[in-house]
Amino acid sequence: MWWKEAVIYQIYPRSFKDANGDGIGDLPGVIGQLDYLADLGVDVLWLCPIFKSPNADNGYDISDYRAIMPEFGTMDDFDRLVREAKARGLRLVLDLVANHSSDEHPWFVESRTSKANPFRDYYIWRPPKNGREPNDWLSFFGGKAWELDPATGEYYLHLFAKKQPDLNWDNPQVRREIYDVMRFWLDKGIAGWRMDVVPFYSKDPAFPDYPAGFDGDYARVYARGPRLHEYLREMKREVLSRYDMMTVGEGIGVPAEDAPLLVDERRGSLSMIYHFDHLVIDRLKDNFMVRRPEGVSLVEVKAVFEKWDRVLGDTGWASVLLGNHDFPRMVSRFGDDTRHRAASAKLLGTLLLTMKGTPYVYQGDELGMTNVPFASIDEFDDIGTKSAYRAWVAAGRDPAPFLAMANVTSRDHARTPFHWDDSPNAGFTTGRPWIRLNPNYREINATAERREPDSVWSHFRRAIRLRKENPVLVYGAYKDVDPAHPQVFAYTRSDETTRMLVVLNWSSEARRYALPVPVSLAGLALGNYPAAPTSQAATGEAGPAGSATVSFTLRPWEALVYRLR
Ligand code: TEU
Ligand code: CA
Repeated sequence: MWWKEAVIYQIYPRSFKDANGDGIGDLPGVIGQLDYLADLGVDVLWLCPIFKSPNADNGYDISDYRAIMPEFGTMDDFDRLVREAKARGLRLVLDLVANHSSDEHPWFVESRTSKANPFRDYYIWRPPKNGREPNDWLSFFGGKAWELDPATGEYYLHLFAKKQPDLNWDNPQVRREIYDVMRFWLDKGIAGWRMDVVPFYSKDPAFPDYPAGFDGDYARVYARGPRLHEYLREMKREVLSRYDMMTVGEGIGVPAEDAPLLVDERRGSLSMIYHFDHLVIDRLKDNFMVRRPEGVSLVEVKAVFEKWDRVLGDTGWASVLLGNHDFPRMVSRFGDDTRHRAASAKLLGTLLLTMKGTPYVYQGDELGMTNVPFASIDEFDDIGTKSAYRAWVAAGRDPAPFLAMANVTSRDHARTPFHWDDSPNAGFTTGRPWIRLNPNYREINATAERREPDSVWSHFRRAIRLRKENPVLVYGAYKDVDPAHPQVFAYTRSDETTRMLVVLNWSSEARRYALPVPVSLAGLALGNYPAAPTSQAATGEAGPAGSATVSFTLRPWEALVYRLR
């Protein structure tokens, strides 16, 4: 299956490349960098929303599902992008934001005018309950999930911002509209959809309050709608089954045990979903901005990969990601972005590209881009960060610690412009960038890294090639051989003919490491240090069939991939 073998590259178009100097990335900018992407070796480009939008949430609030966002270009630019991508063997996946639209979408503009309007039922309207909101649900971007609309005296539901009213999927007309939109772009030649917050499509029409003893995990509640699978089966019949395409659902609120309902090939409707379990380990359940003091432990991360692999089994398929446009930079949260930035970014790239499941490379992670030192709250753009800040200050708290926290957790760390070169504005724009740059672009940029064989970029490229050349890294069984080790992540990938071993020193300390299972090394396939590893020679007693207990002397963040005999 092509989408199992593919490496997906996620583009945040606003910050990828600006071709016309207005400070905002655009489609011509993407077209101009297709050779860069083809050279890196990726196969599929997932573009975050490119549709017309007032940008309350940077395109996740669509006001016309069939129009290109004017800042990003024209329909001609889009058609050219499809052609130019195809000419390089690249497929395109677009972002379907269909749980909600913008409040500026004509459907909502109509819907709010009167209770009798034919579009009324496109959204979720409820009368006040005892003079208040219909239930106690909260919005991800602060405050209640219901907004009272004075025109008709009723509330509409918005799980995200007020400018993102939830569509009413129980209305068959809404579903038909969305399926039409999906076909419209598929007929233009795209290869699939990433589906924003897909588990939220269906809602319990009774709108009960949060359950007793609620733990603050809103997403878990919102993902429990009774008709989700019915709608996705219908979508599969009407759209998905008619194209050679992939879907990847944002699996928000879906615990691993429930994932097969969505992606198991015997009963699910989607190709894959992605989850955040390893990305939210260190966050408070009810507030993504707040990091718990103890941080992330490797043992917990390993347990997440093991669990998802186990529940998906042979009939489901995973997505592997270490960050996206909603999370801080991969190397800043899991690696060491000061002393061992390059080594740790390469280690994370090694994990991404040798784990079982389709890998998603987020733009800039292939350069080892880091979190940004934001100097004040005014430098942030993200609606999530800004609404959390308002709530913080409104509660009478000191703003200074909020800034420190946002410098660790804000979504904007992943949204600053891509570093193309060391010229002003990192070669992203000749104008004034819409959001500040990371000042480290003079050292960390694509031009410099492409020239340097030991760069993070070159390592990603080699790791992508390794995956392509070794089907065992795509389809082979995954086994964590040392789940309890606190600093080393060691796993094998194996099929009938081939076995590979991955050893990752997930720490800034050098260490001697003895693999707890006997193996016989056949050769190093990939490493992240320029010189050959110092003493990886097998030592110790011989085991069955010539295998032996092997010890490694691992340097900080060293990542090794071996072929086994
Ligand atoms: O994200 C879903 C979501 O709930 C996010 O708010 C996520 O929980 C948070 O960012 C974690 O830090 C999707 C999109 O990826 C996101 O960009 C949108 O803002 C959101 O949906 C609404 O469309
Ligand atoms: Ca532009």
